[in-house]
Amino acid sequence: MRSLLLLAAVGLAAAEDGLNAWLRYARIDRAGHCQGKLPSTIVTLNATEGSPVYTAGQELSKGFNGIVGKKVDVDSITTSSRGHHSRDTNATVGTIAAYVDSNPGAAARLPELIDDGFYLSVSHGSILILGQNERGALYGAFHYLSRLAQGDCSDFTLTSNPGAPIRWVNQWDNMQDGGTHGSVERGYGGKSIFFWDGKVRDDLTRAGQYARLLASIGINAVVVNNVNADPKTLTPANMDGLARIANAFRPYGVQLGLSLNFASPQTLGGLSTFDPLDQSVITWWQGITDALYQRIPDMVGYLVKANSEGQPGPMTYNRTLADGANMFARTLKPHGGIILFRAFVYDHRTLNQTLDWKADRANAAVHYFDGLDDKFDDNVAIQVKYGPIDFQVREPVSPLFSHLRKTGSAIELQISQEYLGQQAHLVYLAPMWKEILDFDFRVDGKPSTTADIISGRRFPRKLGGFAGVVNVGTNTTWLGSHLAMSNLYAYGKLAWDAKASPEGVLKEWIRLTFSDDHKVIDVITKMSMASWPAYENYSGNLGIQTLTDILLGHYGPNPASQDGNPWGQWTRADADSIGMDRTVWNGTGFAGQYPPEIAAKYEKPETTPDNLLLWFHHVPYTHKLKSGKTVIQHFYDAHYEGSATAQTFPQLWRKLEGRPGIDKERFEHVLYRLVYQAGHSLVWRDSINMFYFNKSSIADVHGRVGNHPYRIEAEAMTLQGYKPYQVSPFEAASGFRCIVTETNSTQGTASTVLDKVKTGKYDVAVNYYDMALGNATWELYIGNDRVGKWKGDLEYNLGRAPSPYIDGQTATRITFPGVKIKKGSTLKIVGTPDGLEPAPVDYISILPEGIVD
Ligand code: GCV
Repeated sequence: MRSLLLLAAVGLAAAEDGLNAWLRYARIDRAGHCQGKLPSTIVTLNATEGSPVYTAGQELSKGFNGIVGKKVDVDSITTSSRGHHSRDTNATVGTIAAYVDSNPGAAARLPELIDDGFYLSVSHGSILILGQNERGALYGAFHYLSRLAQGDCSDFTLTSNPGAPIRWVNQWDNMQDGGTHGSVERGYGGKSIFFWDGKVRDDLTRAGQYARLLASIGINAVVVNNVNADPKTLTPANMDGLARIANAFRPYGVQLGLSLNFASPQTLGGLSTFDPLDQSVITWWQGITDALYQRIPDMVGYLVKANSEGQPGPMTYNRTLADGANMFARTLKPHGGIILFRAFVYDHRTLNQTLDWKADRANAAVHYFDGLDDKFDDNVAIQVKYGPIDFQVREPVSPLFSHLRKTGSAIELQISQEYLGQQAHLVYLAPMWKEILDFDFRVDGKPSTTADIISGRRFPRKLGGFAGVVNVGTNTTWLGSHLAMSNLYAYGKLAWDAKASPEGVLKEWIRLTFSDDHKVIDVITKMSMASWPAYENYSGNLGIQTLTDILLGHYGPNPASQDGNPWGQWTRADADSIGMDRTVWNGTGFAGQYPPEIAAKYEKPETTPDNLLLWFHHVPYTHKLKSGKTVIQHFYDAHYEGSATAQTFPQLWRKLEGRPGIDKERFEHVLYRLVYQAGHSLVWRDSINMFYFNKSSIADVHGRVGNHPYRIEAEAMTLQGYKPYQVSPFEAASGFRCIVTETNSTQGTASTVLDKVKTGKYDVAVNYYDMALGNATWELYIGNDRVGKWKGDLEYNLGRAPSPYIDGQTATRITFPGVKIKKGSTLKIVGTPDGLEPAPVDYISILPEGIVD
């Protein structure tokens, strides 16, 4: 007891596993002050158990108790008992219709709300929370609680309507574990919370908890299964399971959506065809849709990936994409459902880089949807990835948005950081999304931002909005990293209001997730806001794309993997020049897919923003940017700059140890990742710089690239039981080689005499490779003193895609700070292999204070 009191006295926060994310309802400093401002009863109007209004009442009660320590009971009344309640002493929550029913005179005072909108009025201890529908009432309750949890219990009035009706998330969950992507395709937070062993999980507690988080940020639907859909999702047993998921979502007003495999009538139904115009196929799908709605009357609808990356689709039968989409739309129509049809349509098998200068995957979406704008039924919207390729660190906004004037569109954003560090790197994405949403297409010479197009404001359309690929998993942190959750929070906030400020939303999230301690807010804001520019700097610049290994895990650096294959993420880098020529006059013509003002801008290097130069133009490495630097020098400098920023993250984070809201578990969890990121950013820096130095033969004017005075290459040390190994790709190793143990079962030793190092204190960094093939052990000695011992267990601690290779995915660094070294002492690494992991070492850096090499 005494120790508990002591802990409380020194302000140590309790351990948190992340499950409640931003809905912790943690006690605020101003609890005493706010207690008196809270009502004594919560009244829910017409709430049936399990309805969103009922949930709102429960959340308010839980929130009041947690945030200010006041126990408030919920009183559920039906509005037929008029006059029973008085808003003066209560927190009243319900739909606007229910409220007006019992207070007819109030109608004139209340604002206009659209679907899912809410009205909040807080005055002298009474709280009125009204939704246009039940879901809106719940959103209002969460909004109120969010303010309270941030310490604000002042009076206010607010009317809030969503900017767009579609605010969905997509999960790329597979029915089975294993396969190429495991349980969740491009998921880095553990196994699917919905499916296991080909079936829906028995325990769906996490599904309900997920819906709670999503409802609190205004998300109204989840597509639960991978767009690369398994036809077996539609067996009767699985449909029953899906109904259970929908039941878990319903209290939070979250609707269930389903991805479909276009060929299901054939592969599951046993028909001879899946031609969308064939009557037997139409009848089959109608039967499936009816069977689903029988079980899930409020199912939101479907999501379909067709004729893309080997998936079947209408074009298999020479039908148009509209033929395919409308077939589903018509089965859904009687049930009020909608279909999101993906624009991510391209053929990854036939593009030929060598023979065709004009071939371009980026052209595909506009090409395939050409002429179809007025052909879609009104319950179809087109789901368009933000860029024409695939969630890269920087892409121009997909021109398809400006072509869809009669058909609704939804922007597809990716919260799961597939190409952007896979939650092992901190990359706060809201600033990038904001740039995309604010982009002005100038359709017909008039302001036409992406946000205004998808919301239906620019071209009047009923459907439109947002789809975010989230891919949470069973990890209690949901995404595999506490800090990555700011992306999910910001996604919901921007989907509700595209005008929201990324920094403002971030600060809100920090207060709710950690605390409102000014230092906590400053540090996390600083790191997060610097993280996307830093990642862009140390990965792919100037619009060249992210430069991850696109043939393996989409994670570590491997620029060569972009070219020479039909995936079409080309850079066309050769000895003299780099970039995709997407001009109309000489290139693939992609620039011409934009409305004239924008097309003209992208057509010429002089008017193309530097950060998209290589997306649109093929230029010599010596081409001068607007900054006055050459392309190649910009590459070198940006990589040094970006990785230098990443080095500051662990230092900044360490300052938060013991601060309010920073419990030991989360502190360590975040620190582990930031230290890893700092090390991996150097792997990125050196790989990309070496690769382009090697291609261009142009030296870095600052003499850094290929010149590492503080490094000792492992292959240059005295080796016993270790042997040199040629790394592929070559740039993933300093000096192109590393060392590996001679066998899989015997130790290796690499040693060297430090005769050029002055006696003093140094940070000693070891760059090694942690493959997902075993848990090798490394030990570092200076003289007879063991400086450290560590295991190759990153694959268990980071959710990022595992790799069995010695490459840019597995390259990593461990640093031992403040090591005392005497001139002439011997440095020794002892590596013990495990399984097929041969304890690989790349180099050791002996770093004087302030140097990172
Ligand atoms: C679900 C990219 C990803 C795939 C994903 C695909 C898509 O290619 O790497 O994993 O498949 O996009 O969005 O359909």
